[in-house]
Amino acid sequence: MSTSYSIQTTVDNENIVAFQPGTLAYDVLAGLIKYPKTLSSKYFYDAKGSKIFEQIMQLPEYYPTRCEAQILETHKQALLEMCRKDYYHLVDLGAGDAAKTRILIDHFYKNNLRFEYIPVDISPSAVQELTENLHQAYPLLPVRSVATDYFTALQWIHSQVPGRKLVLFLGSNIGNFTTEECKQFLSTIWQLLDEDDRLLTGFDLKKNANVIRNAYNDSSGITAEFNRNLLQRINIELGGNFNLDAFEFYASYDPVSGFVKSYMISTKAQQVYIEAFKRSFAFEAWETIHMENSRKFGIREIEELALACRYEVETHLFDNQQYFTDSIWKVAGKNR
Ligand code: AVJ
Repeated sequence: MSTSYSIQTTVDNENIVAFQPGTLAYDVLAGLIKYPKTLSSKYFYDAKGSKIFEQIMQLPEYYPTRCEAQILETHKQALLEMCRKDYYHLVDLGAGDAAKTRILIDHFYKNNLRFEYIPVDISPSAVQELTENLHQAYPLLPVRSVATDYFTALQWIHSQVPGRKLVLFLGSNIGNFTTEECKQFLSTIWQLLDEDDRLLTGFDLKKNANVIRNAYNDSSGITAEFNRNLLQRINIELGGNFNLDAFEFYASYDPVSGFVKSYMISTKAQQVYIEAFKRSFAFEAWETIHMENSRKFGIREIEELALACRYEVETHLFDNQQYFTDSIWKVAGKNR
């Protein structure tokens, strides 16, 4: 998964600037020299972006958060009983402010379940805040927080945290991946878990296409601001001069593939200079930057994914509209 080459860009024939893969600088450069251009949604979540995402979760149009909260509320007792069978390490990938996970934490804690909580998030500020809040609310709960990307975190957990694990991958974060990335990610988790460990993944389901479209084209423009914030982040952290008013947000939904794709579109021909690379990037009028995938799934697609990545599907937990599922898979076939 981690490749060890680096992009080199020649400037003035003599300055060669090299960056490490998986850093903001490397990925921004790699994305902006491509055609069509891309940026990675994993960089949405600086302190400001994490705050904007918390606003998105409050939007009337953005149903996934409420659906998943309802699922966890409805099924928290069943999940408690599942975790009673062992001492569980509850690993929360992309914990954020853990608004939803707290439904489980609260229920488990009040029922005296012995467990450890391990939140993982790429945003150090989010992890920091969460850990403090949890210590306040649940003084006896062991919390070990990890502020890094999923892959590094999982490797750390694999080597440092023996014992039964329930890995939570909530909120349809899996929707950000292409099918290939999805399989790679799920297979990596399979490799880093033990037989009978569990993975609970939130999948946003295919549904009325307009409901989906509206969730990413909210009337208050918060989602546009969320995307625009990455251009702002590049301005701040890499010394860019993106004119934020000269890019507009657009999100499409294809009901066949289930992919919502989000773009920032240059409304005119323009140059964007980025100091970190000591060079400009040319945009044609109406040239796109792909910002994010937010994939929606059919149940059959979910089950095919599980099978392809050697999991056994235990159950799909639904909200009452069947808009969303938290799908519980068991790691299987390790001892074969
Ligand atoms: C956090 C990746 C699940 O794709 O629905 C919300 C992010 N983007 N609105 C999603 C997001 C635009 C969200 N995920």
